[in-house]
Amino acid sequence: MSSTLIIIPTYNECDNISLLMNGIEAQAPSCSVLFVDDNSSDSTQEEIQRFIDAKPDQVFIEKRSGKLGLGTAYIHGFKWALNRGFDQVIQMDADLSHDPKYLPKMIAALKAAPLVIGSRYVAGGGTKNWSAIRKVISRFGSIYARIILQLPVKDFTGGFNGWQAATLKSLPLDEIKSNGYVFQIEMKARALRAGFNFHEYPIIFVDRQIGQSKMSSGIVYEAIWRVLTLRLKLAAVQGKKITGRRVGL
Ligand SMILES: Nc1nc2c(ncn2[C@@H]2O[C@H](COP(=O)(O)OP(=O)(O)OP(=O)(O)O)[C@@H](O)[C@H]2O)c(=O)[nH]1
Ligand SMILES: [Mg+2]
Repeated sequence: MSSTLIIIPTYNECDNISLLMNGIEAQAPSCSVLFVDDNSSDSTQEEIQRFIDAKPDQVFIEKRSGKLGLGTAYIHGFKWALNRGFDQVIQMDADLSHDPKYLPKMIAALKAAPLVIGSRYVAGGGTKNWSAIRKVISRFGSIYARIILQLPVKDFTGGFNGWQAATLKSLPLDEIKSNGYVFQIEMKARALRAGFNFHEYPIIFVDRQIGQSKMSSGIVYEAIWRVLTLRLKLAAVQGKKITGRRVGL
């Protein structure tokens, strides 16, 4: 059986950890879980430690010195997974926006596709409890990235995705410095530009109920110009190669 690691970056998520872990243990009991925590000032680390104490071979934490950003937290986790020989990786948020109920199907889809994107913008997907403005910004973000990068992904900005280890191995992880939404866009764009096919699996994204969002309007404005620079960067690095295609299952 192939081994799967679920990577979860955390910053001040103490009230979400046990709900999330209960969901993961119910839906994906054979998966390992790695938290990458950026020195949360609440009791997040203590909450995680309770699960590590119960399953020290299956639940892990990497503690970083301070809030260094979502993108570098994932890069740290991806390298950790590759060094330990996991076959596939799932990335998801701690705030219960990404429902563990989708894990079995997303993990199964990774058998057929090197990249599985949890997608709000394919049939069956969507968002719950989002304001109209949040919906517009998110939709616009993915359409903008699709047009600028000329790649056919419908949900570019989502952070609930699965990766075959071989896909991650072939990406220049040390060169990926972006954060937040742009990190999610850059990872997908790089995988497609490296020729990997993708599957978009429909998910309903639920707005966080507990804890504070770390996103701000500044991050949205930053994303707009960073996607433009990403386009130039990818064009310079990879030329006009064949890109990955959408695959059904
Ligand atoms: N390690 C680490 N985790 C982070 C950092 N920033 C955010 N996170 C985590 O990354 C995940 C996504 O962050 P959110 O604040 O929920 O961002 P978002 O989902 O885009 O925004 P909302 O939809 O408003 O919640 C959560 O699990 C956070 O705890 C960071 O700097 N370091
Ligand atoms: Mg969130």
